[in-house]
Amino acid sequence: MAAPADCCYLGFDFSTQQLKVVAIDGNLQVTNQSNVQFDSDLPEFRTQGGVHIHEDRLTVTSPVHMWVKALDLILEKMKNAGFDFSNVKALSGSGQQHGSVYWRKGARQALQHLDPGRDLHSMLQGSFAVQDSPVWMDSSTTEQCQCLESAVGGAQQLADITGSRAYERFTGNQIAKIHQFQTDKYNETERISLVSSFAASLFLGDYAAIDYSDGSGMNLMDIFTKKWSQPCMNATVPQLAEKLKEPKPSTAVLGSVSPYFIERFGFPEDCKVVAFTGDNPGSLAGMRLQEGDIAVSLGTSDTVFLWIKEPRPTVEGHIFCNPVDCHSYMALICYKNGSLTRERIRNECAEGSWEGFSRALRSVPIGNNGNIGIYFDAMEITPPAVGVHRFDKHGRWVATFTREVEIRALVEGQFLAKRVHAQKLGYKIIPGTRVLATGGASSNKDILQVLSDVFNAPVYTIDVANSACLGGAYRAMHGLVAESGVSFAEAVRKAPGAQLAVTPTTGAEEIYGPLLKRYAELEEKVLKDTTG
Ligand code: XUL
Repeated sequence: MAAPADCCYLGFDFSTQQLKVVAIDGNLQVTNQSNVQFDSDLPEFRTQGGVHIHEDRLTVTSPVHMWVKALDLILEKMKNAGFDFSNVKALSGSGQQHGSVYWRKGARQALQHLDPGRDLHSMLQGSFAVQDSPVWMDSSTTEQCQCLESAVGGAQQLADITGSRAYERFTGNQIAKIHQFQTDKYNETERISLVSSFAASLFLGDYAAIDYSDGSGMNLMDIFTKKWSQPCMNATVPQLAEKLKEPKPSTAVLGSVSPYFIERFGFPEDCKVVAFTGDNPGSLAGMRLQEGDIAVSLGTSDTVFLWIKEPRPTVEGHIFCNPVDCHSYMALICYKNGSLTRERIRNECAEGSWEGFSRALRSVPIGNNGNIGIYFDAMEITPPAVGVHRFDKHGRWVATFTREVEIRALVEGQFLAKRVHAQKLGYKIIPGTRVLATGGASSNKDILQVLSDVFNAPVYTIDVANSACLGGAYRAMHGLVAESGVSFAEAVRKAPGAQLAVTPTTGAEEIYGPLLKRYAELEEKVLKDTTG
């Protein structure tokens, strides 16, 4: 696809702590970036890390007006820096997943009649029935989750429909809580948006549809038919569909930017707004993940994204509709015991040195002579088990390993777990599969070598600091041609690629094949011991 270099696409990311924007040109080079930090740039909202944690320590919200004001601010900042909005052909973006916005009756009118002489924040003062939007960090809806799961026959049944068992942060359960405890405000609401579709609504000057991919994080949508699931909707709030309206493909062009942006900032009249999505789906686009690829982020918590064709939802992890290809899916798996556990073992077994940690990894053969370790210092998410567990090559429990074996057991165990859980969700390694590694530990080649060997696939490294908003800009560009059948990969072919870091050691698959099976059995055993 040839695009003149002077055209421009914008991607916005309304994340938990900040609003970010990236501009790319027709050659997919980043030309501008900016951000607004909620805590420091908008101190009047008194957030910490962009949120308010309530007294019960379970309820977590963000002021919806803060997000509106952040958009005023970031656009002003760009304008003052001389950014030329007249080249913007399309824009899109993402939002933190699961959060919800409650538009008060009459808000649509306000959106449709914005005065370009004023800022959005002052005009939308009265537009929200609920001022404090529940966000993904909220875990106050256990009761609503239980109700939903029992209404559809259990956790696995709910996952079979919506891609995930009931989670406290998922939007349907949050809506049920607002309906129950803030009934008046719920009744004043004419439309409910996700953070992503709320952001798109601001640009559109009208209510924007929820996209399939972020809509998958609500415990309300049937991820296979891509329609609201009637049993889930009925169990959440009666007639909820009237406030959500039909979800749309993540690649859909929703319309043109509202006249407000044309007159106030100089956007062109035909600048398109492509559906916004969740930040994790946005990152999948920003990382340019392809079928068969797996992205592994090695941070405080380790996160895995997968591109899958034939998902098998389970009670662990999430399946979302794929944000760039409506015939595919993405899976998201979170592990709580990531870098903190790696650092603990480094401190205990390698005197705090990554050099020493690497030397130890290299000194023990791949497969660790059959020794396997499971290191859940904190209660793990996937699976919900806890404790440190060591097994010898016969599967017998042992109390200690040598320092070198302990280090290899930790790294192999963490990566075996990732492959085991990915495969449970339907992931298959195919010819051409790449592992994209990111996050702090991705700078350590010896750790990456183990990752490559366990997955029997080359590992590439990628800097994803801006992956969600970069994904928004890529999706904006693709949205303009998606209807005519151009694939996302084709549309963003020219974008800077990931760097090849390591390739698998010959013979690794023969060693890790049987170890994967053993790891899965041992983890099952540990899980049973935890849950009794
Ligand atoms: C994903 C999730 C978080 C938020 C963070 O399910 O809850 O990753 O999307 O912004």
